Amino acid sequence: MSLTKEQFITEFKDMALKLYAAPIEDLSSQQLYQALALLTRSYIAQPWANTKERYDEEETKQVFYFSIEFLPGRLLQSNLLNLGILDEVEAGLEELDLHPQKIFAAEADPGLGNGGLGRLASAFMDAMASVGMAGNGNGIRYQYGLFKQAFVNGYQVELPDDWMRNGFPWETRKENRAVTVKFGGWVELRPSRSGHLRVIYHNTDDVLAVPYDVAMVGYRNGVVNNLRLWSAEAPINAGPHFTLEQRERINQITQILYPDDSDNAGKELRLRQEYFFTSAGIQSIVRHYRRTHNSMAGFADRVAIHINDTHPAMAIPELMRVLMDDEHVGWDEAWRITLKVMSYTNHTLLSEALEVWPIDMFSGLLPRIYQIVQEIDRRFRLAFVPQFGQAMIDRIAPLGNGQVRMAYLATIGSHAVNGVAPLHSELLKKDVLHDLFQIFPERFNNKTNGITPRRWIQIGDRPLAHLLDKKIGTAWRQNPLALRKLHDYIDDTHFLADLNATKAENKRELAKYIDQTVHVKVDPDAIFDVQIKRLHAYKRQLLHLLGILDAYLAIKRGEKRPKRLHIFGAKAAPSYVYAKEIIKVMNAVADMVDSDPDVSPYLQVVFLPNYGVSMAEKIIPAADISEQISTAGKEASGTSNMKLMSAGALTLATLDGANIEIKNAVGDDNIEIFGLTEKEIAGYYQRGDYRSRDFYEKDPRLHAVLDMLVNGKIPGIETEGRDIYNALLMYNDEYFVLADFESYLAANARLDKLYQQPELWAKKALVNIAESGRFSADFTVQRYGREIWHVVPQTPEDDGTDTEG
Ligand code: CRA
Repeated sequence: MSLTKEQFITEFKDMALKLYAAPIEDLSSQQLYQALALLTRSYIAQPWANTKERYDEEETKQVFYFSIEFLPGRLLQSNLLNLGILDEVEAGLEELDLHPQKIFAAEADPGLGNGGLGRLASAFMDAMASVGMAGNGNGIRYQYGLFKQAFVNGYQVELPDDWMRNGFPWETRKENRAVTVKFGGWVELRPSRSGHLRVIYHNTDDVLAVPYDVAMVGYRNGVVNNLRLWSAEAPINAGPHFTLEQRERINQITQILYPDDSDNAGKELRLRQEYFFTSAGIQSIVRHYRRTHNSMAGFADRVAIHINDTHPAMAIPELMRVLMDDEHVGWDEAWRITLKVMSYTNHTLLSEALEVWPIDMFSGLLPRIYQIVQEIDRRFRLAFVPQFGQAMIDRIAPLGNGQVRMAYLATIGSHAVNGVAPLHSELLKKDVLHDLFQIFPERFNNKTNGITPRRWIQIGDRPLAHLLDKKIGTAWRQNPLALRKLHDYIDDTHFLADLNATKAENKRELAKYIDQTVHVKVDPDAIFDVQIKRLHAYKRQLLHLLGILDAYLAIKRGEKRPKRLHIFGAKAAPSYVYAKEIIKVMNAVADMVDSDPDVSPYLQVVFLPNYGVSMAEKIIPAADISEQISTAGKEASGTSNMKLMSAGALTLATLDGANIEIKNAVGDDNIEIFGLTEKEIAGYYQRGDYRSRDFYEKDPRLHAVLDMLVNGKIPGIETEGRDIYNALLMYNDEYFVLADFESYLAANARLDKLYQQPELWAKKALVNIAESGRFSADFTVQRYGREIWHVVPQTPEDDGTDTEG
């Protein structure tokens, strides 16, 4: 859209006055934010309505991305960017003597997701709109997000994340689009006079699902897609006998986000949440389709539904239910439609994350859905036992061991199943879904994750964005593959110096932010070594910590090295005791290092509380080193690895997840690889001969570091240090931390040395930025569009470069 600065100033003042009956000088940052958000919304309204109308008129095939989490980050700045009016608005605000960044910072991060999976879903929403794909989101409007993390005496404390306290100006309540979701009770199947099966529900708990729509604005293309978030409410005519307790139970469904990342919650409330948003989504899609079609025959040509991990896998039996019970389609035809419509992404190989539900709980809460799952199970067995044998089919049928096994159900009911990086997709076929791969090999494929450079460079890293514009023009803003033009400047000494200067500026900015938020002074000339992701044993923040302890001891012995600042951001799930112990030890080590004048000139550690999308926007541009050090074969993909690469950070990595593709993209010289490979680790498992204690006994540096956990040198960590020590030595170090310790240190030493050659460092940073474009989610969603959803992707054209190459 077009908007002049003057126009903006007039409209903004007007909006502020209408809202607050006060001149802008009297308004708080929060009020200014509200006024600006509402004004921006008014600019979005027309293209939003137009897009919807066009899809309906042209009968565009629509994608519905079902996800129990979305993590959009702040929306004001990105909406202004995508509308193409960010510069004008900022200029206008400045003319009014206001500070745009201060106003943007008044927005709360929507608390609708945990980590990578939710962030990916939001990147896809942004990307689908930006490439002009008709892609809608379907999820839950959680009232409280993941907890707000604070540290008290170094321990993680969880405070409520009341992110909607000041309202959520981007949402539109669509009470006229509400649907009813049924739980519990029992079902009666009765043949009706017309010959159809009549399904009669008795004694159900009905919940009203009310949608709140959020606009997903495409990048400068006039497209605005829809993210639909469902809220649970009591039925409108609930009647006089409806108790407060019943109301309370309903409200609970969309009250809180489960704080589990890569873990299976396994609670009835979670199952309720899953069916709630899945059923509401399916019902509303079918209802909309039926408004203009008098049968369901062509449904699969107009609708693709994507199951983002197994949480929405009930979309499969739910669509079967609606097709059969409401639309009177027979089983075979309903199954044909369902298979064609559904596709599924798996996001993890960790066995603790594979969702299963006890049959008792499942059938009690969802009796009709359970009947349908039973029939899917029965037909699956009938079809494949003859060819593949009872034993194999018993292992992978939807029902088994008294459980409903969601990953198997999702695979059986989808025409496509993908992992999120090549290694992960291979391991799915080799291990987790091996048997199902034997039956349905054609369904399996890989779709490597992606990120949105609009948020991470255009918004998050303005100094770099401007430098890029100056050097290679602005084409990269539309098509990030244009970043490859940077290669032409690999020997341009001035440019390399500029690149380093940009990084230095970002580091000074982050230093200021750290000072303001946690009142710690950091040296902006240090190497900024960053690990930002959820806290999990497999991600091995602990390996990073042991590396820090080794540096501490070396410096104590008199070794000189370039100063390193280790920056951590990570939330631990509240019930994940081990992860919380690691946080405590990290904070204790940070204090120990800080208060030791021998060490503090060379080493500093800060653990920033409450890591999230907005904090990532501050940290990533300032990173020199990106720690991606998971046990090989455990991290499905990772996405912070891609973001940090695009900011020119050098990746310190194991050969895991998408790190492997980053290595292929930048070449061996521009990434620091260490550690056991997935194959080597699989070898240890097979032979059963990993003995962590051997490493402890052989390596004096490791010995000294581990002893620090228990010898009282680190103040205040008696039990935590002992527990970690035991996990590593008595319980044989499940994640091979000790096995990778030595090569991790060697890789770090190489990085220290490299940092002494700023120009060489800058060259490597340049290659990383130049090759990061391939990880744009714009390309990822186009691959989904072409190969899974069968929708026509539009702009910008993917040049066919595969991230796997
Ligand atoms: N925890 C994986 O572990 C991956 C994201 C997005 C995860 C990450 O490696 O980058 O998904 N898995 O694909 C997950 O949530 C339920 O599984 C994650 O975010």
